Amino acid sequence: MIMNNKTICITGATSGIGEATANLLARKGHRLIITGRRDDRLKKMSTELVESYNIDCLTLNFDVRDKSAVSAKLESLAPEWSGIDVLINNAGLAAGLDPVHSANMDDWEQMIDTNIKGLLYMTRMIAPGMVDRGMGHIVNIGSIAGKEAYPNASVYCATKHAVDAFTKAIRMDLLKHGIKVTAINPGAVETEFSVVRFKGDQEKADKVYDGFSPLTGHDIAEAVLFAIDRPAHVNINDLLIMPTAQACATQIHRKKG
Ligand code: NDP
Ligand code: 8X3
Repeated sequence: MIMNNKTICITGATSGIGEATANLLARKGHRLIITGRRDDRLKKMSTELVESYNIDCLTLNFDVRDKSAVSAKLESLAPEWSGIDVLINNAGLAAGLDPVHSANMDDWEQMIDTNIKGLLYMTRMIAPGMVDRGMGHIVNIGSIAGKEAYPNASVYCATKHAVDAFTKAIRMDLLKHGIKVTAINPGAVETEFSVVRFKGDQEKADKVYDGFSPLTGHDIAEAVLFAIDRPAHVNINDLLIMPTAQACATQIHRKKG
């Protein structure tokens, strides 16, 4: 029996970085609340994690854009689940890759509502319990797109810059309450991200990762684990993690052939 296990809520645990993080944290014996819209995936994952690692795992199926659903799901948590020690705000997406004058405004709404407002709702619901307990850790998954801007991604970059600013500001709000706030900002990670960005066009998505080794979800999961495993007096404020072959948002060294 692991005695120092934490109760950790991961948004967007049904694929990519969130799924890899759930797997790694389960392997370390933590109690997990895994969330996402695809309930079949959540249920399957939960069964596998419980069987493989003998952990407690709860699934919460909701859309982070839906403020009422976020409140209802989190308010309905049984007492043994409501003391969330770590919130990993990971759910997010890019929709489209288009210049500002022709981009789809519904894509903009989806990115703003998910990447910014969803992350705000989750934080607003979970932070008060952390404040009451005088401890907690919020880990926001930002992006290189929150550190730099790049063409055809104006609104995705804007949402991730918002995450960057929000992270810095809440670190100050929560300072006196003993709550850690961390941002982990990846460059290119091969997940379902590009398939989602290109609306199911797998061939286009595959081209994004042609000719170089992108990061994996597990690479980012290891950074999350490192951040949450630091001693009480140490906070990781901000990590920018890139593939070796990617110098910045726009420069990737690809091998020919
Ligand atoms: P994936 O598409 O593989 O995973 C995204 C996750 O977010 C899924 O579990 C999805 O679950 C969830 N999600 C999306 N929209 C919603 C919603 N409205 N409500 C609830 N959950 C939602 O991509 P990644 O793992 O790559 O992305 C995870 C995070 O990492 C995102 O914030 C992304 O911006 C960021 N990131 C990704 C990078 C990359 O290159 N891949 C680089 C830098 C940052 P479901 O569909 O079941 O709801
Ligand atoms: C995802 C990485 O470079 O596609 O945040 O914006 S990138």
